[in-house]
Amino acid sequence: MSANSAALQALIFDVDGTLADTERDGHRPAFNAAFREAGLDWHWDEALYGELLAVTGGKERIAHFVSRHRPAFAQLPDYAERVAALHKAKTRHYTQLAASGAIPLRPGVARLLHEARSAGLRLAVATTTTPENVSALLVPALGPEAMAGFEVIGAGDVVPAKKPAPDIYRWVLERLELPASACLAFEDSENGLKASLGAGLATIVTPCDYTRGQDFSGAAAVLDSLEELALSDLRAWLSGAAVSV
Ligand code: XBP
Ligand code: MG
Repeated sequence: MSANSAALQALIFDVDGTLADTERDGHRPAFNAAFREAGLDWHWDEALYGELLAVTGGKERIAHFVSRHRPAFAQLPDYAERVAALHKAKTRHYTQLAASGAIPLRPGVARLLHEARSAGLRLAVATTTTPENVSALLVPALGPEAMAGFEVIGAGDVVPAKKPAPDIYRWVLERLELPASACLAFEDSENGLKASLGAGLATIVTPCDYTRGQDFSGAAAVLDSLEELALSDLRAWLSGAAVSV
């Protein structure tokens, strides 16, 4: 173990793109359903959504789209309320879809969570998405006790500055009462990696369809999936040793 690393005590997971491939066929159609329901002619196709993902957070993403593509909408007197209502409807559509079990976890995720818990590691979530989306996704995949397995859930608006700001990871570390050197983060995107690195966390990146090809400089490892990952690899990564999987 290197001088500045502690023993591994906790794993902190991003949700969207990391635990499950949620964006293209989960969040995106939920946004589109909310726009349709509100009588708007907005439609985010796969390519446009890929561009909009540069901005994390659903409300923030809607505002980004408006500023670029529908600037007149931002002049409406009740603009902020409209964005909030659109996002609330989007969350309703997303949770319905996720709760139906339509969005599977990525390969290796359920096994790693189970093994880590059995080995006494503490688990936490650090995500930009709305808290109810996390349980809607995880309960069908992991069972009714899914959320109890995570000691800290950092989600959505608990911090004002979303990823790539490190705030959500710092918020989770404070509640775990652990230094970053005792934890590993799991991310799928450059924005997420910037956030975790900003909080001083060694980070394993498993890119998803939308994030493959992004800049993952500074990651402890970049893997296709968590499928082949063993807990012994994680301990070695934390201590800075080179590991090949
Ligand atoms: C996830 C996101 C989220 C979801 C939408 O980023 O960007 O905004 O796309 O979630 P990360 P909400 O994986 O880096 O946390 O609409 O619930 O905000
Ligand atoms: Mg992500």
